Amino acid sequence: MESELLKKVLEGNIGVSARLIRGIEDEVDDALKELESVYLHTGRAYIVGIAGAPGAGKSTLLGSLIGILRRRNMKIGVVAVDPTSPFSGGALLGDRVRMQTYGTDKDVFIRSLATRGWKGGLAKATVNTVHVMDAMGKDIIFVEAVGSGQGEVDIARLADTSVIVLTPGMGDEIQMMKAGILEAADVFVINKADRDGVDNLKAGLELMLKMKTCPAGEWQPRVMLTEAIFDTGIEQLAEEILRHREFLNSEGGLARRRRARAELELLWAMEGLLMGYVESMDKDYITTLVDDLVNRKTSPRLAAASIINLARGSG
Ligand SMILES: Nc1nc2c(ncn2[C@@H]2O[C@H](COP(=O)(O)OP(=O)(O)OP(=O)(O)O)[C@@H](O)[C@H]2O)c(=O)[nH]1
Ligand SMILES: [Mg+2]
Repeated sequence: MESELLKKVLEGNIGVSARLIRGIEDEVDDALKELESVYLHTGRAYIVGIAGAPGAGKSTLLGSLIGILRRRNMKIGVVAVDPTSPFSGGALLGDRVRMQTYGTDKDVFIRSLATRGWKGGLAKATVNTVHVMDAMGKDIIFVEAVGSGQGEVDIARLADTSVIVLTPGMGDEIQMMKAGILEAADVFVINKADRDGVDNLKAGLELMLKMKTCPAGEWQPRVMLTEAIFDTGIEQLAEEILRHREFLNSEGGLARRRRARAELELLWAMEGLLMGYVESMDKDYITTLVDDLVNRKTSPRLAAASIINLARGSG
């Protein structure tokens, strides 16, 4: 039977959905339990990751992208992942101001997630928030993530289409390449194209993309130029994202990506359940196991196996 809460979420109720997301973020048991039934109503929304260095213009871009997609009557969700790093202090407030145009549009739902306090990892909180928005009936859900390293790769694994935003003259391009971004992105954006250095960056990026072996029939990422503050190039960016969606749909890539994501979530859930079990265990038992390890009476693997055996018994 559907719970009252689930019914409200499926109707797209903003207050109830926002509370559920907060519960998930705080890892409240009840919220995580509700999520189990919410999940069964997901899989319809299209997920787009927008990643890039702090200040690259991700939120500004999103602001104009949302405008274009709203004109096509698409319902939009945005998860802004705030790493609460010292480099992007105030990002949250800024994002709110930039996206406030949509404050009265009930079909645009924007949440910010803070990394603080989430033991299970930000990626998990993000994916669970996406599930809630999906169940709410959003057509496209954007995940905005700041990062200049592994972070984008994680987000890319969660997204159907992964967009990386670069800017000229920031010197972070090469770092991004090193971090495997070239492999992870489906669409490259050079934002702030009103600034010097665009041509160099574009040429460099396109060269690297060309050198990457790309078998026939595979998606060839393109480099898009935008000036988010002037709304320039945004139509083309929206088209490119939708073109990638078409591509994935037509050659089976979407099903493959989603299957990989389901598998990842299964692993996360197992990890979460097991860690939850360990936390609920008698602390003395763990202390004894650690003593035994220190005294070389057992090995880490054997000790872990004994915990798993106990968990199995309790299941
Ligand atoms: N010159 C120029 N400035 C831009 C452009 N797009 C965004 N900006 C400015 O760049 C700054 C950062 O923009 P945001 O949209 O907050 O960037 P962000 O990537 O979301 O930033 P964080 O969320 O803090 O990582 C703002 O002052 C924008 O006005 C552009 O195309 N050209
Ligand atoms: Mg932002």
